[in-house]
Amino acid sequence: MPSAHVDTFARDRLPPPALMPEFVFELPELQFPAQLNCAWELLDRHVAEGRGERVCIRAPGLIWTYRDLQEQANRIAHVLVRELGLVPGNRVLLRAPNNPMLAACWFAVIKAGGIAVTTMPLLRAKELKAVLDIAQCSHALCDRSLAQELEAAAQACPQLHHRCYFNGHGPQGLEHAMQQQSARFANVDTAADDTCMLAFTSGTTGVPKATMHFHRDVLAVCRCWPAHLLRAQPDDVFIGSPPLAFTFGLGGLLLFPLSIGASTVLLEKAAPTQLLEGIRDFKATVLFTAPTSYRAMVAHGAALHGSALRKCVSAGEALPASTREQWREATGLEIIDGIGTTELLHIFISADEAHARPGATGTVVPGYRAEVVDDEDHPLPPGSIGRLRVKGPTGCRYLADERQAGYVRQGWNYTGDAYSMDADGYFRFHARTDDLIVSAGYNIAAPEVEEALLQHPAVAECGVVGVPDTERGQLVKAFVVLRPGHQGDAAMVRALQDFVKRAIAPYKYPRAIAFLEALPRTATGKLQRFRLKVE
Ligand code: 3UK
Repeated sequence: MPSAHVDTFARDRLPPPALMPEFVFELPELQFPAQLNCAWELLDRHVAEGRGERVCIRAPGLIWTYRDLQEQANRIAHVLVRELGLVPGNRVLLRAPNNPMLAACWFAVIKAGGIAVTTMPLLRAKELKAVLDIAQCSHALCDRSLAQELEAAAQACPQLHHRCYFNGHGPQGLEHAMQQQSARFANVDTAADDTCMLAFTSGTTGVPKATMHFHRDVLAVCRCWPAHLLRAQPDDVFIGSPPLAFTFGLGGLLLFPLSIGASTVLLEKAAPTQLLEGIRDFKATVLFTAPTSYRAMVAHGAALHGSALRKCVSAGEALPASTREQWREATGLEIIDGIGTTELLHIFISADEAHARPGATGTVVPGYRAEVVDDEDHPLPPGSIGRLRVKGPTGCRYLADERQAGYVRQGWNYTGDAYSMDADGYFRFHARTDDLIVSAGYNIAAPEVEEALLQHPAVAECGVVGVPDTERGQLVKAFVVLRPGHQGDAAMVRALQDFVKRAIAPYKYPRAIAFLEALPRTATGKLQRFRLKVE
């Protein structure tokens, strides 16, 4: 089936066939036609089938129905094509906190056959330039509040011909241009395997990588984890903290609610207190956030009494058994944990509330396969720790990047995580492969030590790393954020060390402990262990 892309930039930069992951489409619901535009199924279909007046997006002071979102997206698509000269295959940088206009812009790009490149709001000019250069963006649609860094980056990016601002830019703004345009737009007939989005890895170090996702991939992730594990209903109200630039947030707060005709609440600021307020004010029923946010919200558990919440999803980092337990005590709800990656777009190992097992991520999601293998790629018996590898309907395609060969081997996607599998198919996370600390010959998984420390009542947050040590090779060092009212003194160091020695094998205890006000985290909520190593 012919590609609709006039600009063949993305197709020309796909990984070579030998380095492509194997794609598996075994489930009946994963049979896709050769031609599809994912905006039809997620958005237009609802209006066409008579659900146009249902609430689609809510934000403070605003309600958009499915028809409203469709009309906004259509008008923006016209602006892109007629006024800004977009042709199918062009990359469009999108930049905003989570808000309705960002969602409308995302759909506009997809409808026009463009490629959406949504960026983290916190990125500075230097980082934005790296994204603009790798993706060779010709257009940018950006929230007025984030204009400054984009303007600075644009000076050094000659290929970025068009920048247009929304949410307050007067007669020059996107909204003004939209008024001149029709609310009807004929979606570009893209091929199922035309790239529709580039997602940058939340990579904690080094040069960012762009992962390429097709129209087909966007629908595939909606039909796997949400359909089989989350099982939300059209009357559910989704809410959460991850940015739409992070595929955890894109799926949980836009694709998944829309795929079933439900509604989503978009919050520009979703730190724990704001998220709690949002859950209450919007009577949210399905929550997406990261483990650290669950821990912070537990402290205000009372605020959740009588809330409408019924499903809580955690991803991005391992969910400690203690966090799961505290949340259950505070709310009566069992967290749905799931591991996903930017490369595979969304979650591929998870357990629903009825099958959750403390300390385990879950079982493989229908549509995917997963294995734990040794360094020679041989599958390991149950209980042994090795490398996690996965395949399914989605998989890793780095845009023109040598590192493809590091993520994909023999058709499998290697996530870089050390996992073990129980005899009954439950996968347990141990560490990132590079976060295994080797101390005096022992392999120590940093997250296991963190989990032990978190059980101590004085510990609010903690991060564990291996630091160079002449005697032991590496030394286990813990960075601890104490709860209010506790002192980070020598007595506390001793108390925490003794506590860990009693909880897990004593050789794993942190021989060094330092106290911090806060831990360094990425915009996606991940602990930046590499920054602790140089503390
Ligand atoms: C880690 C987890 C243990 C793991 C993501 C859901 O996090 C996402 O994507 P990223 O590319 O990072 C991937 C890496 O993060 N991780 C994520 N979830 C878990 N480790 N338990 C978990 N539940 O190291 C993985 O390789 O930023 C998560 C959906 C979409 C995503 N992009």
